[in-house]
Amino acid sequence: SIRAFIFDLDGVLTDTAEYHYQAWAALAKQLGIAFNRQDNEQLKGVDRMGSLQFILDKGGLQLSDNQKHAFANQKNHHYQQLIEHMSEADLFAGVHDLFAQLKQADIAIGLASASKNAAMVINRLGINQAFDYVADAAKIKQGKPHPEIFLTVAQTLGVKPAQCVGVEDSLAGLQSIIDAGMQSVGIGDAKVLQQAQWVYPHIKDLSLPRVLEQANK
Ligand code: G16
Ligand code: MG
Repeated sequence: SIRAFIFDLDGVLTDTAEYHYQAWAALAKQLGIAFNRQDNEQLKGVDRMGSLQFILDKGGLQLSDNQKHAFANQKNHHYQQLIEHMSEADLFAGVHDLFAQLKQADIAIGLASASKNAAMVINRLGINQAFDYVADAAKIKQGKPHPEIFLTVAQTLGVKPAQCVGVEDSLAGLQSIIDAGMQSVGIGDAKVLQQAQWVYPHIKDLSLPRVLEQANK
């Protein structure tokens, strides 16, 4: 039976995916590289340096490591400005209710965010106490789509991957969940997230009874 739900943060529990997009789009514009929302789908869930490299490759731009770190820092400062005013009001509808249902069912709650800003964001959202374990993105060696982050959370919670449901909005993150051997919920467009077992447009649409009923035993 299902013993843990492991959530992505950006784009699943709150709309920070939009802020990441805005900050990357501003940098791409400054570098003279075309970058739109469709390109951004490839970046969701991808760590900071990996995201920068995707944009540089798209523009055929080669930079030194020092230059790359400077641009990555610049993006992060812009992103931090964009999230500065976040509050509990920015938590997506349905999250409190879902967490309450999970606690009621004695199912652990984990966070598998690739973001080094995740601790600050969950504090702002007022949900930091809700998690049984929060992955430290700084300690993850292989970012999404590698399964390491989801496997680390499951291991720390003391549950087998097959007993976990991972919840993701990104293609890279969904791949992590699948390669970890977990069951998968996609949040977003079913055409994009075809490989997920269940897809809901929004976290508030996720039906816990339905997922638990249909999950592989
Ligand atoms: C997130 C975002 C990515 C972002 C990454 C790293 O992951 O989806 O767009 O590039 O974290 O974020 P930071 O630059 O703040 O360390 P997730 O896994 O929460 O979707
Ligand atoms: Mg995400």
